[in-house]
Amino acid sequence: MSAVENTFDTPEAAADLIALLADEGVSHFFINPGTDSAPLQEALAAARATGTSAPQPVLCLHESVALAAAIGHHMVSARPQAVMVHVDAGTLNLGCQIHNAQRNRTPVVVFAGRAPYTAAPQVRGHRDNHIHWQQEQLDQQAVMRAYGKWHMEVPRGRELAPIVRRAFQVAQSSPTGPAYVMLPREALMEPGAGALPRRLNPAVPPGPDPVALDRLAATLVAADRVVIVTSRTAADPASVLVLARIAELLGAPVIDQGDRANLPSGHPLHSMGDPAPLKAADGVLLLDSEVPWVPARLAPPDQARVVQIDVDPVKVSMPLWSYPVEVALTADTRVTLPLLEQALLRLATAERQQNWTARRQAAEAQIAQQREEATRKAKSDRPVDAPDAMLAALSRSLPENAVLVQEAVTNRLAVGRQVPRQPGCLFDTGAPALGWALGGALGVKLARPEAPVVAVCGDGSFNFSVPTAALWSAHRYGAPFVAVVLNNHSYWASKLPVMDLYPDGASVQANDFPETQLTPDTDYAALATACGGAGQVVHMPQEMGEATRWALNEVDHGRCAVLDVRLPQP
Ligand SMILES: Cc1ncc(C[n+]2csc(CCOP(=O)(O)OP(=O)(O)O)c2C)c(N)n1
Ligand SMILES: [Mg+2]
Repeated sequence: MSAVENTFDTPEAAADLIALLADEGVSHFFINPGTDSAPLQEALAAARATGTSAPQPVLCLHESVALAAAIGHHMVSARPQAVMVHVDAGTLNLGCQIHNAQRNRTPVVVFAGRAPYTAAPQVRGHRDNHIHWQQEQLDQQAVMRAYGKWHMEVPRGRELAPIVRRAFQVAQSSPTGPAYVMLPREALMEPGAGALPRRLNPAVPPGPDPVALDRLAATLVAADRVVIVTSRTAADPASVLVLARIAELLGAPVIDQGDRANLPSGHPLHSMGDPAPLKAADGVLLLDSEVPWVPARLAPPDQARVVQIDVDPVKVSMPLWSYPVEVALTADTRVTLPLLEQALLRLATAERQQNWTARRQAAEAQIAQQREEATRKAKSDRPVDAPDAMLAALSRSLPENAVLVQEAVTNRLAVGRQVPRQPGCLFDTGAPALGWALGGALGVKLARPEAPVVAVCGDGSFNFSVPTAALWSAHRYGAPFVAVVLNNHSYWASKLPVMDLYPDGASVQANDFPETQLTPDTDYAALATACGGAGQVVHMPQEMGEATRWALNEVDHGRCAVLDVRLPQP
């Protein structure tokens, strides 16, 4: 490009963007650059040279890792996130992580370049490369449309700052989620706003309507067997203890769907993801749950009365969501659970309290039975129980503060059973778009460098995670983690439906499922070594404890460690 001088006194809009990110509290800027991002790269270099406050740029060799890391970082830090990708191509490469960001309500602003508008050589940032014609699309933001909350293009340099302020406001207001800002190169190279506009504070999350809250409490009190279903109430750790107290008061088992550790581990009402208590429920309290149950598998009885507290109870982004909710409060559980507790206590007559205590004893006994079964599996030497045994051995070697990032697919429940974590130490997107785990672990480690971070994933999800890119960034930025690959040499989740739907079909009869077999095996340990980490193969549960200690030691020395845990092919 023929360089055209900046003849203005005002700093470029690109410099505004870096200053804005710092001011919005973004600590890491996950970036994959292109011809469009040159002004930002220059602004980052200028900030480094002058010691101006700026987020730490994290170069990601694949955009999917960049957004996965942003999701993981937010889960731990609760900070707003920023990702920068290259025009339409980089946006497309965000891939299914935009689905995960949407479902996880990650307040992330995704910035993407946009082909320069003009070919006029006297305009700074003008088109100077044939790709500037190819990369221009009729509707670049269409890629984000189904997943993002809001999008906008920056038309001129001086408008960048107010638009970015708006993007962070929208992304962080309930229900939080991704926003998308397109940055034409000319705009980035124009003079910025001069002084940055004031921050636009996100709206305060909604609290409950008091009358509806009383109705909800009365509905729960009228039920005999309340069950609580939650997937991520502990996204705000302050909710954990109040949830536990409500469960204890009502004697209600908590079906923890496990996107977070929602109850203290080992809590006697923690049903470890097993939905069985729903079978006999006559009252169900849904808290921050995207999919309360799967009717075809196990649903509460028809007459059960269902109530819900959620910042997004209607879930418009899911076309079909028809759970029979009697009272749905549009409210943040963090704000609402303490009020619900008070409402329940007001209704807690001596007689009711007696009933609740009896219920609590029954629920705890049932859950204790589940735990015994889990212990048996952990000790079993049957091949079908191998994941449990491996995971139990992993768990025994993990320190209390180890953070688990999980994407274990068919072994998800086994992870819940065998690797209990305290609140704040478990993160799972709970969304079905695979390939989050390794980038997620990178983001978690950057946000919580003092804790060991362990990603547990399937061999399929490991591959979807773009392991070379994730391990490389972890190595480069001193953010090493352990990756435990539950290697069953297959897409077990993609084989199961064939067997379920066609029990007598050609596949079952010929035992022919080649589209689900991940053989021949990839040498994941060597892959780790190639990316600056280290790896080991684990064949037997008895080896797992020592292998875990070895991996944690590698991480202590700054290297990612991949444990390739060989399981029987199901
Ligand atoms: C991006 C993406 N592609 C494809 C799928 C479909 N899918 C769901 S589970 C699965 C297999 C996952 O394999 P693995 O991680 O090894 O877990 P396993 O089923 O063996 O427990 C696939 C391909 C998906 N969920 N996400
Ligand atoms: Mg697998």
